[in-house]
Amino acid sequence: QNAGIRAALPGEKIALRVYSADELSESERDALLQRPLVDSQEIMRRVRPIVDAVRARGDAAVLELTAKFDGAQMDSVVVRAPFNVPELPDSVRAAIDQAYANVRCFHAAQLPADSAVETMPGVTCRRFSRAIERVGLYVPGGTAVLPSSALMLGVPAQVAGCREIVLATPPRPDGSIVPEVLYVAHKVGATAIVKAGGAQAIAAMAYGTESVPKVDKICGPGNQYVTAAKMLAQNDSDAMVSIDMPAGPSEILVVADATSNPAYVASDLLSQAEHGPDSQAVLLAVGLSAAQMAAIEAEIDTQAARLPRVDIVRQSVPKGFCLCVSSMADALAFSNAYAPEHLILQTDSASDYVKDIVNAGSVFVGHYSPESCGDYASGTNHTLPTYGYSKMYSGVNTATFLKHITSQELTRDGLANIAQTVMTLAEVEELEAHRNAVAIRLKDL
Ligand code: HSO
Ligand code: ZN
Repeated sequence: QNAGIRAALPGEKIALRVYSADELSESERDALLQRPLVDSQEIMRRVRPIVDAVRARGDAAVLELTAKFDGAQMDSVVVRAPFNVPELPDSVRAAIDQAYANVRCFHAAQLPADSAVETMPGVTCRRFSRAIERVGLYVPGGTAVLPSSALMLGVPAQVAGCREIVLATPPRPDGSIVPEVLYVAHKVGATAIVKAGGAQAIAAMAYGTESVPKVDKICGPGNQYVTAAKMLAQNDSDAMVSIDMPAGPSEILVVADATSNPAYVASDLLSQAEHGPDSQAVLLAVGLSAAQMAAIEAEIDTQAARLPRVDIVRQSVPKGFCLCVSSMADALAFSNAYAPEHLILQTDSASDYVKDIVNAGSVFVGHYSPESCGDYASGTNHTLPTYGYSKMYSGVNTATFLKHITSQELTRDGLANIAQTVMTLAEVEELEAHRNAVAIRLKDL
C-alpha cells in the first residue's frame, strides 16, 4: 500500500494524502484498508539465528548480542529485586504515581468474579481464575524511553497476582537501566529485570538461560524482530510459552466533522505519527468544507514543523491518509473495516456513536479525550492490537495474565439426574468406557 510514497523533504509541506470516498473504486478503498506489507520471511531469517544462539549458549549469547545491538558491555544479564530505586525528580515520581494509581484502579475493576451454576439439580459447575505464574514483560527501548509501557504491562500482571514478573528492557550504553523504568518495575513488584532487548530478550525469557527465568507468557510491544521472536517461541513446543498478540506499527484513526477543532485533530494525528516512520495516521473527514479541510492541513504542517521528532513525522505522515466521507455512518463503516488500534471521535455527540463501533483497540470519546491520556495515565491500557487485529484481539488487560479453571461437583442425585443423557451420548460415540463410568456408579445409587 505504501509503494511509491516518499517522505516530505525539509521545507516541503507535511501532509496526509487526501481521497474522496465517492471517487474511489472498491479496490482503491480496499487498498486504503491494507497495512504496509512486511517481509516476514526476511525478518524470520534474521531472527532465527539469534533465537538459536540464545537457546544454545544462554547468557553468553545474550551478553554478546547486547554488546552488538545496544553497545553495552556488561558482565551479567539479570538484576533481581529488591532494586536500587533511583532518585527521580519529584514531578516525575508524582506523575508515575498518579498514572500507576489510575491504571491500577481500572485494572483491579476487571478482576473477574467466580461463577457457580447449578445446571441441573445436583449438578454444580464452577469457574474461577488463577494468575499465570511466571510472566515476561517486554519494554521497548529504541528511539524513545518507555516507562509507560512498563506500567501498562506491569500493573495488570501485579493486579492478576502473577508470582514471577520478569521485565526485559534494553540497557543504556553504560549497561544501566532507564531510572523511570526501574522505578515502575519496583512499583509493580517485578521480580527480575533482564537487561536485553530485541529477539535475544524474548528468546531468553521463552527458553530461560542460566540467569534469566523461563516464563509462561510473554507480553508487550516491540519492533518486527521482537514480534517475530514472540511468534517463533509461541509456535515452538520446546518453549511452551504463549504471547499476548501479534503486533505491528502503532496507528490512529481520527473521525472529525464540522464541530471538530482543527488544531486538536492535527495534534492527535501527530502524537501517533511521532512514534515511528511506519506509524499510521488516518483521518476520516465527515462532510468538511474546503476551508475546514485546509485548516486541518495547515495545523498538521505547522504543528509538525515544531516537533523535535519532525524527521520521523516527515516520513510517517505521508504514509497516512485523509478520506472524505459524507456521513458519520460512512465513517464508522470504514473505521470498522480498518479496525484501528486507536479510534478518536472528535465530534459534539461522540458518545452517541460508541454503540456502532465493532472493531477498535481503544476509543477516545469527544473533543477532550486525546490519545495521550490513554497512552499515559487515564487508566486504560495502551498495549493494543494493531494491523487490523482489533477484529479478533483485545488489548492487554487483567485477564491477559489470568486463566480460567472450571470445576464440577455432582451429588448422588445429580449423577442420577444426568446419567441417561451421558450414557446415551457415549453410546452414540461408541465409547463404552465412558458409558460404563456412569453405569458403574448408577447401580449403587
Ligand atoms: N501510543 C503508543 C503507546 C505510547 N505512547 C507509549 C507514548 N508512550 C501505543 O500505541
Ligand atoms: Zn503514543
